[in-house]
Amino acid sequence: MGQDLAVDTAPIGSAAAGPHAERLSNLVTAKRATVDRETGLELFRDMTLGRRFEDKCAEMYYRGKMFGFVHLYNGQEAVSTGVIGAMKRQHDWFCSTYRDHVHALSAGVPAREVMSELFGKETGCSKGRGGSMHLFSKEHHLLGGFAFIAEGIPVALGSAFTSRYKRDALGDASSNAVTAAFFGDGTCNNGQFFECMNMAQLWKLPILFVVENNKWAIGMAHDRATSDPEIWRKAASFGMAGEEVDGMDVLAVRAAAQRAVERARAGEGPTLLECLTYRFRGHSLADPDELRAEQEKQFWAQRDPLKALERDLCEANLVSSDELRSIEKEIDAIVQDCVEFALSAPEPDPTELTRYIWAED
Ligand SMILES: Cc1ncc(C[n+]2csc(CCOP(=O)(O)OP(=O)(O)O)c2C)c(N)n1
Ligand SMILES: [Mg+2]
Repeated sequence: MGQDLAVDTAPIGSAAAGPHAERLSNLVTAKRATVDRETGLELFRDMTLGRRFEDKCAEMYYRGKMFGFVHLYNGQEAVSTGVIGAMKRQHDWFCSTYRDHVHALSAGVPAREVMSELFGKETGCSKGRGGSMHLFSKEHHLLGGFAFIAEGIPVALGSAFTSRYKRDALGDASSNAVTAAFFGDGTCNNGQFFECMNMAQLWKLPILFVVENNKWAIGMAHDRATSDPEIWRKAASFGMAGEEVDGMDVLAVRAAAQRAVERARAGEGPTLLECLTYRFRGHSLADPDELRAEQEKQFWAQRDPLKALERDLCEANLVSSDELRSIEKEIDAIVQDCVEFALSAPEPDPTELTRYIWAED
C-alpha cells in the first residue's frame, strides 16, 4: 500500500465497433495522472456516487416517481471526475448541459439537494423550480445545467472573462479561477461553439472546453453529422491548444485536465479537450435505445471507467477490492438517504411560483 501509480497509456488492442473505437486504440496520449491512495479512493468514490445515484434515478423514473426528461450519464463518469477532480471546488467554475446530475455531484452539490431537485422539491439546489436539466448552485460554483445545446458555452465564457477582468482590469491578483464548460459532440456543430472558441483564444481566457464525445447526438451518429469528426483538431484553427483523451480512463482525463488548468491559470489561455467516451443508456430515460448496435454497446461496456480504475488501483496495490466494495456500500446508503429525504421534502409553495426568477437582495 502507499505506492504511487504512474502507468503509461496501454494500447487498447481491439479496434472493433467503428472509427471512434479505432481512434481510441490509436490515441497518442501523454502520461496518465499519478495518484496516491487517498486521491485514488476519492476518484473511485466520486465516480461510484455518480453511477449509483443515477441508477437510482432510473429506478425512480421507471417506478413513476420522477417526471419529465431525465438524461443519465452512466459510462461517462471518468470525464466529470477526471476534470472537476483536477480543479478547485468552490473556487473554479463549472458549466453543464441537460446531462448534469453527475457534474453537480462532482462539484460538491450535496446528493440530497440534487435528488430533491429531480423531484421538484423546495429543498432542491434550484429550489425545485429547475428540475433535472436546470441544476444550479452558486455555493458550489455550478453555473447551471442548460436544456438548449451549446447554451452553456457563452455563459462559461462570461465566467472565464470575469476571472480575467477582475485580475487585469480591477487589479485583483487573487482572481485565478478557471471555468470548465462540458458539452457533447453534437453540440460542436452549433455556431456558439465556434464563436466562443474564437473569443476565448483571442482574449486568452482561462477556460476548458470539455467535449464529451459519446459518438451520438440523440440518434445521430457523430461521424454522419460532422465533416471532421476529430473535434480536438478544430482548436488549431483558432491557434488554441487541443487534446484528445481516452474519456473512459479517469487517470488520463485527470492528467489532460491538469495540463489544461495549469495553462489557464498561467494566463496561457483555453484548451479544447475532447474526451472519447460512451453513454451506457439511451439518450434519455424515454429513449428505448434501439439505434445503437449491440456490438458497439458491448465494446464500450468492457471499458467501464469504474472497472478500469479499480483494476489500476488494485494492480498498483493502492487499495483492495474489499475496500472498494465497502465504499460502494457507503455510497448506496448515501443514495438511499437522499431518496428518502427528497420524497419527504416539501413541494414549493404555489404562492411563490415566480420567486427566484429575479435575484433577491
Ligand atoms: C439548440 C438546440 N437544438 C436542438 C436541441 C435538441 N437536442 C437535444 S439533445 C441533442 C443532441 C445533443 O448531442 P450531444 O451534444 O452529442 O450531447 P449528448 O446528448 O450526447 O450528451 C439535441 C439536438 C436542443 N436541445 N437545443
Ligand atoms: Mg453526444
